[in-house]
Amino acid sequence: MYKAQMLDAVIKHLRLATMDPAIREPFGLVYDGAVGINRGRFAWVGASRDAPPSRRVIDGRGRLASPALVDCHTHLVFAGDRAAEFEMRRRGAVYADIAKAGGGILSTVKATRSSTRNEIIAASLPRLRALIASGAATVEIKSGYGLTIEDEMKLLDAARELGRIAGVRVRTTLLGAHALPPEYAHDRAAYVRLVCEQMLPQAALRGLADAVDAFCETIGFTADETAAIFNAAAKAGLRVKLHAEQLSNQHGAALAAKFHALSADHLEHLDEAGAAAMAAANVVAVLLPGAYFTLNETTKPPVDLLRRHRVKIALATDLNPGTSPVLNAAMIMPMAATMFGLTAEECLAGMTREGARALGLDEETGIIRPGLAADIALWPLKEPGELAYWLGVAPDALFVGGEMRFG
Ligand code: DI6
Ligand code: FE
Repeated sequence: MYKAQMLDAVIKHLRLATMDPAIREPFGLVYDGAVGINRGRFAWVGASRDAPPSRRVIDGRGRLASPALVDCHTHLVFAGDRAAEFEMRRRGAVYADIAKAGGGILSTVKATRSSTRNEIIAASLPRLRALIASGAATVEIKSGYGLTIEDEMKLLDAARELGRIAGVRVRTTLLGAHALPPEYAHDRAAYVRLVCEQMLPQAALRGLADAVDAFCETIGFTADETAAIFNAAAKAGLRVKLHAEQLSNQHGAALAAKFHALSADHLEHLDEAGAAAMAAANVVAVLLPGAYFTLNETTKPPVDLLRRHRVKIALATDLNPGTSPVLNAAMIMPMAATMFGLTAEECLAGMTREGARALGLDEETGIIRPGLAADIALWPLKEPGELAYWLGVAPDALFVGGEMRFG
């Protein structure tokens, strides 16, 4: 008999942290909950006893389930590593000084330029797999270690291919304005023109970038240079994001707001005007505890200010070889709880719903709700608050678009 209502799969007996604000419980919690999956999407969410018929029934055995994690800020594609520089910093060198001396980002640029697309993919795949093992089904990947047209396209293309190989959702961001490449050391304007007039339009034309980012900082690009890049992005029809107020206050957050950015990221040195501007333009604040930790920073992002202005807060790994060698997305939650004082619910929202919003994917993933992609993680835990407590817990099953990646 033809059964139109028969779902592909139902997972029952979950402690279901939906993160759906429409469910008026902390974490959008459904006790003894179930999800129905059809054609890769959640088709039904509710109590186990009400679950509709399905071709396949999976017993969640009372485990905690959450939306699969969203890592909305990574620099995952690069070659080499910077372990030696890390050691130098422990002996007293400062990140900005290492960068000025041609180390830092530029040493990774050198290694990345001399690697082929396939070598980059081979070097980066274990990093992506590590993020997936920690619960991520959606990962944003920035370019930014090529800094020529060809090398930036190579990185974006490698990022897209990594998503296909690993079977997760990858969003790519062109970060041509990550650092001034050495060959332009005496002509900043020419490099910014190259990014605006050639690199960015090419990435857009070839469909390689979903968004555009810049590093607005004393050791990066000025607010004026950033504005030029944002104008070029608007012309190419791409949304923007910004590394803003990480090491100093360059008023990047307000600039990002002016250009209706998806997010402003880092924000340790954000001021009240910046927070207000972000709130007015619905710019998500992406906080990056891994970089704060690795750089041994002492100025925390102003979480109370963000709360007061009702700015949505996302969290991410910032996975990169210099300032955040973090290979675990779940671990970001306890780090944000302890170092930034976020509540457990803010932590989980930051790694799911708000991370998706920071990528413009809030209608696609980050919440367990009918209609959205069936991206769900099952954890060997009981309560959602434990996700902001255990350092290094891994899910024992992960579904991406209704397909089991492991479990
Ligand atoms: N801010 C960061 O923390 C990373 N990039 C950026 O704009 C650092 C990247 C690196 O040091 O390789
Ligand atoms: Fe970053």
